[in-house]
Amino acid sequence: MSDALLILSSEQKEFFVENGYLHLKGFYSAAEMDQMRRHFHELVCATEGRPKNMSYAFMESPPGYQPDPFNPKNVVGMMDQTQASDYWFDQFTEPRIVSVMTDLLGPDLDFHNGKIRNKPPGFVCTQSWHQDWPYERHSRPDLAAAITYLDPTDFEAGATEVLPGSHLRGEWPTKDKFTIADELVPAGQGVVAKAGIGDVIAIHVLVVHRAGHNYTPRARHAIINEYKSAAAVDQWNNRCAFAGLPLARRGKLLMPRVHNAV
Ligand SMILES: O=C(O)CCC(=O)C(=O)O
Repeated sequence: MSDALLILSSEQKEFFVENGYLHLKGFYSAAEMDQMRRHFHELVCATEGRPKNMSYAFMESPPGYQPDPFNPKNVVGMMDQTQASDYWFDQFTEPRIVSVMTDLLGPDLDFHNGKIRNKPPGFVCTQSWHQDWPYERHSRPDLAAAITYLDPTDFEAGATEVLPGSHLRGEWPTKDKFTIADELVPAGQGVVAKAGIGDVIAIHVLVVHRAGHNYTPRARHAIINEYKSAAAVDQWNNRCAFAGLPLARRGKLLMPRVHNAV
């Protein structure tokens, strides 16, 4: 087995190890994002007749806001978009993102789960600072999420905020099993990750982070796929689609492309 990285530079890997996140700007091309947005639009508009395991959450527009025509039903969240079509299967098994996660988490990589988190106009995030770990315990904390941004997502528009290096302190105390009190997070040390369309941010399962609010009239959309090392054994009873699907072994990618394969 070689320690050579598949796609990341050693500086990128080092940044992730030290900070617990990695912002990959312009990871997907404009053409790829056009296609992704087309499929995404279909996903949030055609909400009926989907596999039973897929679920949608809708948000009521707060006073003064209206749904964005791109997401007219105000879909705020989904689980298991990975089951929607061959395109969505290929989206989480995409060779470059699997290579990133293999570089970050090790040569034996599995899928964990896939979800959508949107911030419709007027969205207020009630989740606050948290680690993903209490939501998805494993035998070891070798998991990371890849957040793919479908829109420019800045402060005031629901940007993700991370606390660099917070993963190095292990599990943080919480108020209610999940939420970390604001007082525990040193003021001014959070990094608001201003994301562009097609950016991906990888976030370690122990990094303290939160989603922002969206005060703008335009919805922000993101796909969050999570990956884990094969050695991390599920302890929370993961029933999500494709949970544990092997994606790489000994640094070799396993998945074929499915969409448009025939
Ligand atoms: O939506 C975001 O910006 C962050 C997502 C998040 O905090 C989470 O899913 O745990």
